[in-house]
Amino acid sequence: MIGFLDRSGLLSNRGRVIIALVGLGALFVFAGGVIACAENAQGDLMSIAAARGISPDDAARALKSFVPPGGKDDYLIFASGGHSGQVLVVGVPSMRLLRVIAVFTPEPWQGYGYGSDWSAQALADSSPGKEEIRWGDSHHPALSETDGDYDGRWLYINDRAHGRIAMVDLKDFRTKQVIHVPNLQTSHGGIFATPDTKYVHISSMVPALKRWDAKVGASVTVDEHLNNYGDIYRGYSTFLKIDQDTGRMAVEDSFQIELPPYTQDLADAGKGPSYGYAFINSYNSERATGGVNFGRQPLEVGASEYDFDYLHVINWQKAEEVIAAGNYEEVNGIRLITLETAVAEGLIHLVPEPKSPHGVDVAPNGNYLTVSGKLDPHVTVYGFDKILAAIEAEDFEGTDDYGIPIVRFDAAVAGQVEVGAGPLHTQYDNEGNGYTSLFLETAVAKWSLGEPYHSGDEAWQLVDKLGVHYNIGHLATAHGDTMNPRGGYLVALNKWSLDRFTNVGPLLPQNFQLVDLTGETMDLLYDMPIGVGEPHYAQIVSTDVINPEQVYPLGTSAMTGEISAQAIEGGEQSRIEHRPGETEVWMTVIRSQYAPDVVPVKLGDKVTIHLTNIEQTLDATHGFSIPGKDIMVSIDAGETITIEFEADTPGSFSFYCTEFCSALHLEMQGWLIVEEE
Ligand code: RUQ
Ligand code: CUA
Repeated sequence: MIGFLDRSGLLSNRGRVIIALVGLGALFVFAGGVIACAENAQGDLMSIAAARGISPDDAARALKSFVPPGGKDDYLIFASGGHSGQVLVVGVPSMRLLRVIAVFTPEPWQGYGYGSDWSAQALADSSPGKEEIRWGDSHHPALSETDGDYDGRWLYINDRAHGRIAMVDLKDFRTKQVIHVPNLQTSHGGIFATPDTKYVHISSMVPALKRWDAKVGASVTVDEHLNNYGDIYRGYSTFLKIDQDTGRMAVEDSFQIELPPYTQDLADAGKGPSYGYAFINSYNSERATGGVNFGRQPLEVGASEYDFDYLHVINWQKAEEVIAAGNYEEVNGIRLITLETAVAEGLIHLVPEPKSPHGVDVAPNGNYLTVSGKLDPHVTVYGFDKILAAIEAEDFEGTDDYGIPIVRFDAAVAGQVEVGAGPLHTQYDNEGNGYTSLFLETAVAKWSLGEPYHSGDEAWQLVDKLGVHYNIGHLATAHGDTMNPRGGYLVALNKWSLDRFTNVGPLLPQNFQLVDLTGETMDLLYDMPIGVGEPHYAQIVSTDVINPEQVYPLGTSAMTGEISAQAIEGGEQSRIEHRPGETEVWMTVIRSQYAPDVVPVKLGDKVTIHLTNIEQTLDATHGFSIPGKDIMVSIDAGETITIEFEADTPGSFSFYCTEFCSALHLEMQGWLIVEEE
């Protein structure tokens, strides 16, 4: 029975628990510098555990994940926020939520999407069509890398609902760019940074209408959709060029490769020996269209007919040469290599992969690629060396309908491990093991890779399995997508937390479960409910490499990182300028006052206010909001922000600071007075 102190359990586990508790007691003795009796401390801890109904195992787990008040975590999880459209930052091992970074969805605390010029600039190119999109389904984060390891510079994340990608600057944890990628309608897990962050890759998910092709055009009939799907839809693999100073994605320097209309899913970057390659999974190679009401099979039936789908093996370094040779079309503002050219130039090959795969994950050595079909109990591991050799030898089992050569399955496979039902996604540790999430079985399987990690009977073995709660989607290990995984911890990203937490209504929180990888067997340490959306993927990075600045140099525009032309250096320069039809204000912000604090404007004026937070200490963020206006900005120490609005209602409006900044925070208030002519 969970949560009940089992006496016999206590006895049998006694030795282990005593070691854990004595360890803690010794820590207290050391930290306090007092001679205390470890036995007493131990006795106290035992009675606390007993009083709270905590088992010896749970007590040991608590010690492993507890970070004392004031203590810091070893790792940060950057997790997608799902429907919230944001990124969640969680400490490991404490599993404390440290930050929510506003990305696709407006967020008032950070002043994101409510009038600040930096968020307006970040979101300027973010809408795919006529309508401004105010939400996103953030799915797959990708941290920037240097030499194949996370470098703490930038974070990229896609919006599943649209073909959008955002860049978060880890210098200040702010979103600096959100773009809609040309030709994509949706995107999914096809996002990764190359090991040097030369490019960030994003692919389409559901194929998009080939609307740039004059033969297809922008419109479609139901009949064309159902009968010509394979001709008029296409997928896209996009290599977004990254500016190495700012992390920004430069679409004009980027390129795209047209793909068949399979549903491209997760992707990963080649590294080490496979550097220069990209690997993208796909499903629905059947190209099922749905349309039950038109006498067609349901999509889930039609898309599960074949025993194999395709892994796309893309040589992007060779694609760069094709681009350099001018062998591309300019389509909707991006250079596109057509599928025909890609095939003719040998940029793309397919490898069959078992039924409806989800993840493709490149092992730390860059040679092994693990895929798993959701409807097959195995993980299948390809050798990149084997794939290359097969391509060299033209060891193909034919081509697909678009002329892409298909590498013979057996020629590519290095090993297979039966792991259990519904394998989805794999991460690695520092000892040559893979960890695969099992959606149907709701478990994590640990298994061993082959040479050079393990040989003989040790290779390709299921090593351990741990039940998690409830349906697991993805999982993440420390630096698990890099060439230098750290081991130690794994986090299972579970879906609905059935029966796991106090009932808070029918919409169930998700559940992050922290797993200890240091022992013989995996051990579940901690449950963290996530009540803000459904995270899909996460990366775990050592806090050593994340060093954001906390105070901006005076007058900095967060967007450019440069001193703003509108910055105010000292209180004296704060001023109001009236011109016909407009009022421009330079305002200083310091605890606990705005200067000027009474702002007279004329009815109908276009009002521009440049706010400079002239503080240079760490705890000095101020806010600014005006009643009746959709304006809420947050101004960090040293920052300059500009807001604009129309004074369309006569009267007086009390603006105020929204951050509890000082003892006289409530007095940090002023007046906007809109005078009628
Ligand atoms: S996903 S689990 Cu983007 Cu695999 Cu949802
Ligand atoms: Cu500034 Cu409250």
